[in-house]
Amino acid sequence: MKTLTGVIVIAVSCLGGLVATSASGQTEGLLGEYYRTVNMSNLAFTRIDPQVFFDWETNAPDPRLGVDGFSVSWTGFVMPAEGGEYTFYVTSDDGVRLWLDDAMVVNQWQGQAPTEYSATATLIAGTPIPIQIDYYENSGGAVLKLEWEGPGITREAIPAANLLPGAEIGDRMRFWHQNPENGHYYKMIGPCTWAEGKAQAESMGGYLAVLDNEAESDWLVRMFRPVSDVGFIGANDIATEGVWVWDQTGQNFWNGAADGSPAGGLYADWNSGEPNNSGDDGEDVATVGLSSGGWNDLNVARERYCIVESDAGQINYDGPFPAEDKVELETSYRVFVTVRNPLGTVQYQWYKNNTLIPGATASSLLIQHATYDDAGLYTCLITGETLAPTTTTAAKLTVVEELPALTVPGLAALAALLSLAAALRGRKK
Ligand SMILES: [Ca+2]
Ligand SMILES: [Ca+2]
Ligand SMILES: [Ca+2]
Ligand SMILES: [Ca+2]
Repeated sequence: MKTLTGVIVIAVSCLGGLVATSASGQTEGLLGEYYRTVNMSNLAFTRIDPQVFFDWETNAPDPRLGVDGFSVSWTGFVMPAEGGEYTFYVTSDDGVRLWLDDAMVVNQWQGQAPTEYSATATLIAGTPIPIQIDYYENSGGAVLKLEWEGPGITREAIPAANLLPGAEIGDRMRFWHQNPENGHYYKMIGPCTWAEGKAQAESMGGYLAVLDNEAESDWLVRMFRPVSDVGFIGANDIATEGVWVWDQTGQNFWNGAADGSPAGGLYADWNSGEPNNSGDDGEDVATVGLSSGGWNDLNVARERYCIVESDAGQINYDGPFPAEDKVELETSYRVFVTVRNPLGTVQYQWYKNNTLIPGATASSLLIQHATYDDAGLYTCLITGETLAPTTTTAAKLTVVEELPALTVPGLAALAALLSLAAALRGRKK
């Protein structure tokens, strides 16, 4: 008998598990973060836009914004019904950047009259790829139009049915994001102490971020400001008071307090009056402000989000699905992961209770006739040529002699799920 959990997974897996993550519950369109400045600081509000096809002329997009001097970042996924080569068009007044599948394909961050840019991508039927559009309006007219053309589609605004919103801050937390300027990958974890963040970062093959210059700082601020006001970075003076070093490199970049001086010609960007080693217990670890970019020293016992940086490419995955399942003896069990950013080929190896399962080297693992011995925790080690290996979180399998019969509320829930599954299958057409 198919379990209830199994039905949920089938429904969700049609879209790679992505529909379940929309913060608003709305499942069509892209998430727009609207900011009160031209450089995506001072978030005014977020909303899901069914389409990104606007000509605001000289008006404001919303009463909460001015007519000039605002910016918007739209994130989510685009999913075609037909596979093949697609051309994406953005027409923008003023600046625009476009990312497809985490690669920046348009970078025109400048004042301009409505100007069209395009990029092509080969898409797979029913397979969502990440999309992000950053836009700012300085003055005068304000236009941002996102269109596509592809197999059987003449140029049109991308329909809402082909767009899925990203989670409000979830994507920032769930996935690694590549900075196109230095190629490094970044992820936000926590909140936790600086030491816990350091340990976790290292277990992921990374380190607490080392901010080399203003460009790197600016990119981090833009990426992570929706998550939190501040984030821990690798800067600390734990070993010697007033001797500030980067944890990853050991390089000394600052000596003294707020009236100190930079060392080694390295970048530093303390807030006014910082570092101040405030309080009886002092302050020996640093945060970066995610609106201003400025740094502050903070006590080591404090808990904050942490910015992890990785020089090596990092794998982004969804799953394993289902996270937890219960099957009857002799019935089948299937668990799978989906990888979002394959750069070249990736390999899979499944483990049960940390023991390698011979031959289990596909993205999904199928057990035809489950026995009690099959119960346990399943993880998948994902490796790639250019990517750091990663082990997924564990999926838990329980095997029972017989599952309880569905109760009447259970049947109602099952019916609702089946209709959801049908609706989702319908979207793929
Ligand atoms: Ca303008
Ligand atoms: Ca860095
Ligand atoms: Ca200190
Ligand atoms: Ca301080």
